[in-house]
Parts: sequence; C-alpha cells; structure tokens
Amino acid sequence: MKRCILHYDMDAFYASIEQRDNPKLKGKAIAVGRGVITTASYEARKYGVRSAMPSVTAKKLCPELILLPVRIDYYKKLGKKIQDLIQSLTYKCEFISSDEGYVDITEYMKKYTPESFIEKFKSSLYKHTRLTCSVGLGYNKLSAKLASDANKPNGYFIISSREEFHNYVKDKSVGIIPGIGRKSLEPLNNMGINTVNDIFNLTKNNLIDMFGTNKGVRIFELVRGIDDSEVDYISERQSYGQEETYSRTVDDIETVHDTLLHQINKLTEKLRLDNIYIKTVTLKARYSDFSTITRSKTLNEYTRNSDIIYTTALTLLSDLAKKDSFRLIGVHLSHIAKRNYVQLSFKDLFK
Ligand code: TTP
Ligand code: MG
Repeated sequence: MKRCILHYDMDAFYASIEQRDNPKLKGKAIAVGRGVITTASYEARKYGVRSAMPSVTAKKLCPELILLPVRIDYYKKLGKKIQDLIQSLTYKCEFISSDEGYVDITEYMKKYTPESFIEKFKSSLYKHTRLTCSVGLGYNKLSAKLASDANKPNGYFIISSREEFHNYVKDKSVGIIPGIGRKSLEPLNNMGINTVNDIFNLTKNNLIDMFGTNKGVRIFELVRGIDDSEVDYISERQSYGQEETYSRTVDDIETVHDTLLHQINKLTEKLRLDNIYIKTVTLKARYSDFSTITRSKTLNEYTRNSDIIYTTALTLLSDLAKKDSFRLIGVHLSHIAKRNYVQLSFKDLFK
C-alpha cells in the first residue's frame, strides 16, 4: 500500500464505559439515554435496540433493558484520554469525534506488518482504558472507515486495494458508502438501485444527471474506492518559534523581557490565526561566550493566552544560571493541538 490509513471506532462507546465502571452491568442489555437512546450495549442490540430510538420502543423490544442516564462530560473526558494516547503514538491523527478517528500509519509499515500494528494499537488502547475498539486499515480514509465496521465489536479488517474494496462493497447496500447520505439514498432506492454494484454499473453521466456535477462525480468515485483526502493532522514540523539575535550583547534584563513580550505577542497572534493551542513553552538563550541553553515547561492545560505564556517564559528565564550578556533570546511553543481536542485554561475559556 502506498498510503496506509487506520480508522478506529470505539465499541458501543457510552455503554461500554458504563459496563466497565459497574461490573453488575457487564454482559447485560443496557442502553444510555433518557427519552432517546444514544447507544446500546451489544447485548441489547440483539433485541434490535439502536441509537436514536425512543427509549419506550427500546423497552418494548427488550423489557429487561437497563436504561442509564447520559454522563456526557465523563465520556468526553475519556474520549480525550484516548486521543492523547493515540497522539503519543503518532502526531498524524485526525479525530472525528470522542470515539472515532483516523491515523496515517504509512511510516509504521517499515517496522510493522498491518496486523502487528493493529494488535499493538488495540492492545495499548485496551491496557490504558479497559475499552475495546474496532479498527479498519485501508489504502485511503474511505477504505479504512469501511473496514472498521466490518468486524465490530473488537475486531479489525484490512482493505489494501481498490479490487479488495470492490469485492467488499459490491453486494452491500448503497448506504454503506460514507458520503452517500440518506438524501441521496432515497432517489436511488426508488430507481431500484440498492447495492453498491447497482451504482457501479451506472455511468458517470448517469450520476451527473441524477445528482449534479459535483455530487455525481463524487459518488462515481466513492463506489470505486477513490478518495485522495489526507488525514488532517497538524504537522510536527509546524513551528511556533521566535528568536532574536542581538547586534550587541544585552546585560539589561528589562530589554530581554521586552523582547520576550514582543515575541510572545507575535506567536499568540499566529496561534489564533491557525486556531491552535499549545502546552509547552521553551525558552532559548545564548550568551556572549556562545553557550546556548534551552529550558522547557509543560503547562497543565492548553493555552494561547499571552499572559500565561509570558509568565511561564519569565519563570524559565529566572531559573537560568546566568542572567546577563545575552546574545540571543527566543521562545518556542510546542505540544500543539486544535481547539476541538483540548481542555482549555480558564483564561482561554473566558476570553
Ligand atoms: P457510534 O460510534 O456511532 O456508536 P457506538 O460507539 O455506541 O457503537 P459502535 O461504534 O460499536 O457501533 O457513536 C459513538 C457514541 O456517540 C455512542 O456511544 C453514543 C453517541 N451517539 C449518540 O449520542 N447519538 C447517536 O445517534 C449515535 C449514533 C451515537
Ligand atoms: Mg463507536
């Protein structure tokens, strides 16, 4: 495979968390939700209990169903823990929701077989969370996403080529293709088009006539397993740093403070533009004898607040053994994350 993309999806996420935390619920038909079910354990699914179903209907289908209240903040916190774990493995990840995401593992294929990587991924997630997930490995995001649904729960599946994609989807319902939503499904079914193969047999022009150019072409490509979209990760090389080399050495600490403040204001402006938060502040200092020192501090929460970053930089500066004859001063910000995935500091939250 030229590219190797992994898609993971936690099994019965909310329900599995409740079963994990309360052994009495293990092996039982449970569902999470009040009026409407958010999800059901696999034991409850045997009775036909599903997400988005009114709980009254669910109770009729499965009278012994145990209904639990939704603890959304708790599930989100666990989702974040899972994301942190995956991010500690590789930065090339894109999280879709608390329980689902893509990881570009192309580079790992030099060291691992697809199977051995999946085993490692699943077992380390389980070790740290006691929760299971299903994994799909594909040659692009589309094939990975489909593969992760193939052997749920706690399974995995690999789709390594367009041929394998075709064989996997051809007899399945059109609805299996992510990107073909309910809206498109109805006109297709009305025309007697039910399986992916039925669409496969339509020409591109047929599809353009039915859905317009953009959507028609998109569907034409999707059923052929064509999807060039990249895993939307933040490049590790993306640098948030500012350095200043003084034309003469600086002994005055106030000047160094001013430089730092100016640098940090510039950096936080860039963070805002990129919608990025950071957790680690690194101070770099070079002295008149050309010795260079860096000192880092990782904060408890993500931030892009210039006061917090400046205060941290000053603390790092005051920790330095030598506090004069600076030739260079610089700040680097790392441990970066997008807004959706981070627990923010109070100052950032209420800004
Ligand atoms: P899903 O991944 O769709 O479902 P799941 O993890 O419960 O089950 P599985 O992946 O094994 O099929 O959704 C993740 C969580 O999102 C789910 O546990 C509850 C929540 N959710 C809702 O609140 N409403 C919904 O309609 C759906 C589908 C999910
Ligand atoms: Mg899930």
